[in-house]
Amino acid sequence: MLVHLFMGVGEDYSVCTGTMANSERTFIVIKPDGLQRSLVGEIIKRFEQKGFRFIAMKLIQASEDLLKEHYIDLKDRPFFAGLVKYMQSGPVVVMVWEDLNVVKTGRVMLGETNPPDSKLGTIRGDFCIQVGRNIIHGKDSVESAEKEIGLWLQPEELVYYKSCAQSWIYE
Ligand code: IDP
Ligand code: MG
Repeated sequence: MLVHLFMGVGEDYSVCTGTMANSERTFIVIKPDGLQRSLVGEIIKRFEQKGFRFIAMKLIQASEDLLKEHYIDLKDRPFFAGLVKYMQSGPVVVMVWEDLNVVKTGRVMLGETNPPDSKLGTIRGDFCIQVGRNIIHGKDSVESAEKEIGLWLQPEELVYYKSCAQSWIYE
């Protein structure tokens, strides 16, 4: 079939060829409200259409202990207890995306923490109204993303594979 000429049938896309130079990983969580409001597909679509690649994804009901650890830096904030309760109020989708500048670009795609400060066209700017229901979490540094990946996922849950689109996305 013609399509096979372009897809490179015979190449093994399950083979890990190592990560691309300068690539990094970010940790994204679709929060319980994002899932309940049926925004999972829309959010994944935005990252996929940008050209990013996911290397892990799972649906999880997070425990209180995990969430307290996840948000440990905010433990003294007045909204901490409510935040943990909100994040525990239903399942979440956790994802690892790996690509060039994915941490910084991911944050731009999310928008600002407080939805009214978020530009239209961003996820929070388009789909939510209040800071306490801002549907998505994403890290703002490579180091903190790596820390959270280690907290939420086992090493074997990260799956490395070669993308057939890479040479069409990068020069
Ligand atoms: P971020 O999610 O944009 O990185 P952070 O300041 O790290 O923002 O706060 C983590 C999460 O805590 C926010 O996404 C939001 O769900 C919640 N949060 C932050 N500030 C407030 C607040 O003033 N009231 C209620 N929840 C808040
Ligand atoms: Mg944060």
